[in-house]
Amino acid sequence: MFNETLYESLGLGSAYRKVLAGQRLDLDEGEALFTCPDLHAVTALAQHARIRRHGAAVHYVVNRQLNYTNVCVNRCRFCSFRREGDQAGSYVMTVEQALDRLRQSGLDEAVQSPTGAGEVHIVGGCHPELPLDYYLSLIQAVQTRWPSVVVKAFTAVEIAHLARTHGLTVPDLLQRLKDAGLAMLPGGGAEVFSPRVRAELCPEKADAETWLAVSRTAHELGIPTNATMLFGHVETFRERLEHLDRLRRLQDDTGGLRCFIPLPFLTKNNPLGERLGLKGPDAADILRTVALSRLMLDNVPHIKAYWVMLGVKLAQVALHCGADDLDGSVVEERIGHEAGAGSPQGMTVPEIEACIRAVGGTPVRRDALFRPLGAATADTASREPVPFHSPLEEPA
Ligand code: V47
Repeated sequence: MFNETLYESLGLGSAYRKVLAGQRLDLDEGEALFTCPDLHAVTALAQHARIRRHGAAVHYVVNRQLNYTNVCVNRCRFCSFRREGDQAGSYVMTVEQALDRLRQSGLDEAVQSPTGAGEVHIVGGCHPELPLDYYLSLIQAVQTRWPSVVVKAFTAVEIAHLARTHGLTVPDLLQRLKDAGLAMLPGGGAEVFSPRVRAELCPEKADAETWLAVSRTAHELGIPTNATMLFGHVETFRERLEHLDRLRRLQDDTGGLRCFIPLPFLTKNNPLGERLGLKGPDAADILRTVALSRLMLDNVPHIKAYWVMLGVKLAQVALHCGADDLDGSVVEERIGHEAGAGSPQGMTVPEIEACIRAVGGTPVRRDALFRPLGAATADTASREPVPFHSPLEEPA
């Protein structure tokens, strides 16, 4: 039984008491949770916190991803997606090609189906030359063509790059994008905030202060954002915890973060994996990091088990380790798959809902902003959901 005596014996007594009381964990308690050999005891705490906030609900979104260019001035050593402008395989979509891509991925049909579509997720490399009008036209065209869909586009890194290369302030740029139809920023580009880690991984990219400042400005302008952490390469547990703590402090100030996404490092076709021979995090480290995300980010509502990077099976388990969101139908994904992700390219709504129900969850369809979009579909709702119960409490 997961009780105080067990947690005391594991050196986790104060973490246990604080989680039960809904109090904030400090970084030393986080470190004790990262190094405790009893993985199950750690994930049980996270599951308790997850159930207290979301019960058995597991969120997902009917979405499409669009990567408008893979040309990028930053040479991040973990990235398998980027290309130089003159390199074989480099591309830039015109706005018309981007719309065609979304049409070919079945967005019209999804929007017209009973489930609707809740999100278009648009990100790309930091291109050296694309004009500002390209970005504004892209957002406006997607929003005009599919007005019911929430446009989540451009990471804080892309925003910083665009502002700098077009001589705009970040608030001006964000306001212009918002006026064009941008509703939200995705969480990419955060990696690990530590300057030591960034110097090894991505020395040319916007630094932590810039990433956090762009997110803060977005929140001030009424644009919610997500946040990520790319883990399992050269960083220490302490550096992961400091990353989570900086996000937690941003969220204390603004409340603008919707979801946190821990991204396990995938090692194929990138210099970090291939040259250093790194293996990426194992399943236990991934589940523990999902759990620590839930426990440390006590003020961020959603923790995503991004099945594209975790694999569908591990993402299912992560739903019992603190995560409450699976992301989406996706349909076509490049960043993770070019780095060796073994997951499918997309999942249908029945597949996602079956995956959630198989672990006792209740599917909740949402949009990019995490607004619920109606009941689960009838064809997978026939099985009686098994309510989640906290491993820290006797079943009622
Ligand atoms: O920013 C790049 C990461 C991110 C690798 O906001 C890698 O809802 C693992 O941010 N191994 C892009 N990860 C994905 C992303 C995302 C995905 C889904 C939903 C949301 C959201 C955001 O992927 C990049 C980078 O941090 N990444 N290379 C790699 N080799």
